[in-house]
Amino acid sequence: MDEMFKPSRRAFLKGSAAVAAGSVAGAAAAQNADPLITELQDWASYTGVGVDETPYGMPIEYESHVVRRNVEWLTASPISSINFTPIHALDGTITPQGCAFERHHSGAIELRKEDYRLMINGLVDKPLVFSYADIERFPRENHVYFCECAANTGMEWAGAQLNGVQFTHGMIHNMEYTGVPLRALLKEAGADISSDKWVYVEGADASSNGRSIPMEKALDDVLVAFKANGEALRMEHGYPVRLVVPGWEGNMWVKWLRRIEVVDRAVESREETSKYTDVLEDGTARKWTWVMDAKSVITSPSPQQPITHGKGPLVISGLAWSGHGQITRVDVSKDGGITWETARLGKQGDIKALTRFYVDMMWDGAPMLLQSRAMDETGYSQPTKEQLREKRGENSVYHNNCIQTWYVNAEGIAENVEVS
Ligand SMILES: Nc1nc2c(c(=O)[nH]1)N[C@H]1C(S)=C(S)[C@@H](COP(=O)(O)O)O[C@H]1N2
Ligand SMILES: [Mo]
Repeated sequence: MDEMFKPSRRAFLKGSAAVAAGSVAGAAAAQNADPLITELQDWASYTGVGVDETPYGMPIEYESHVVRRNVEWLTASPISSINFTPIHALDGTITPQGCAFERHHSGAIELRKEDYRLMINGLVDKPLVFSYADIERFPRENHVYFCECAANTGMEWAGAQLNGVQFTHGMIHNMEYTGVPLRALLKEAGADISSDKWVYVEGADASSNGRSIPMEKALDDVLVAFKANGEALRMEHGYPVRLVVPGWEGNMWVKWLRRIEVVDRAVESREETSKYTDVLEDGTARKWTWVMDAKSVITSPSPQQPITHGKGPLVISGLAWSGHGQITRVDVSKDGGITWETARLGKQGDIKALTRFYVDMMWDGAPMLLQSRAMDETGYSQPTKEQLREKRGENSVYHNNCIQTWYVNAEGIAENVEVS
C-alpha cells in the first residue's frame, strides 16, 4: 500500500498540519469545529421513516441523478429507442435492474405470467407450448452475464461525440440470471440438434425481433431466464421470460420470448441483415458478428464524474468485459497510450461478465490522457481507435470496442477526446 494511504493515528490525535497534507481527506475534519461533529443533528433528534412506508425500497432522493438517460436526437421516437445505464455512478459489477439500459424496437410490453406462452416448433419430434409455470419446473441455473448492445459506442466511430461514459458505453448491463438451459427445452421437444441446424427465436412484442442462433451456441450456455438479480425481470427487460445469450450481441437476447423454431438454415431476418451487420470499405457486409470482443472503459474519472477533491489520493475505476470468456488483465495509461500500468482487478474469473478494475494513485494535479486496455483469456488485446478504423473502414455502426480516451485537466474536469 502507498505510504500516503495509511491513516496516521499519531498525527490524527495531535491534529497536526501534517494530517491535512498527508492523509486521505476526512481525517482532517476532526480538528475543525465541524458542526456535523459538534452539534446534534435532526436525524439524531427525531424518529425516522417507518417500515410501513417502504414496501419496496427506492434509491434515496439524493441519488436521484443516478438514472437511465436517453439521447433525444439519436432515434426518431422513444418507442423504438434506447436509454443508457449510468455506469459513471455505479461501482462493483452488478447492474440494478431499475437503471439497466433498455433497448426496444416497438416499446416495452405488459405481459402477464398467466398469458405467457412459449412455443417450440419446426424440426422437432413433438411441437410443444410451455406456460410460465411449466418453465419453472425444469432444473434451473444461476449465472452472471453482461448484455451489451452491438451499437454500444457506435456513435464514436466518426470522432469523439458524446461527453459522458453513460452515453458512449452505457448500452450494457450485468445481472445474475436465473433460468433454464435452452438445451433442456430443446431436448423435451425432441429437437433435431445436429450441428448444421439453427434455432430462430422471436419475442411477443410487435417488432418480434427475430434472430437465428446456430445450434452449437443454443446447446452451449443459452438460458431461458425468468429472474434477474434475484427478482422477476422488469417489464422493460422482457418480463416474464427472456433469452440470455452469453457473450453475444444484445440484439439476440430476445425479450418476451414467444417462439423457438428449429430450422435447417438461418432465417436472414431484418435484425441480422439490414441491421447488425457493418458495411466495409469494399462494399461487402461484415455479417454474423455475434461475439462481443474484449472492451473496457474508465468510468471514473470521466466527463460526468470529474475529480472534485483536488490533488492527492485518487481512485481510478472502470469496467472490462469479453464475450470470449474471462478478462485476464487490464492496463491503464495516463499519457494517452505511451506508458501503461496494470490495474488491480476487483474480482477475477467471471466468464462473459463485467470485471471491475482500479488504479489507486496519487494525483499531482497534472493533466492526464486516461485510457484502459482489456485483455481476455484468448490473448486478445483491445485495439486502438486507429487500428479498428484501419480494419473496418468508416461506415461501421456496430462492434466498436476501441480504447477510449478521457482528457482530464488540472481542475479535474474530464472530456471525451481522441489521440493519434
Ligand atoms: N422482443 C424483443 N427483444 C429484444 C429487443 C426488442 O426490441 N424486442 N431488443 C433487442 C436489443 S437490440 C437489445 S440491445 C437487447 C436489450 O436488452 P435490454 O432492453 O434488457 O437492455 O434486447 C434485445 N431483445
Ligand atoms: Mo441492440
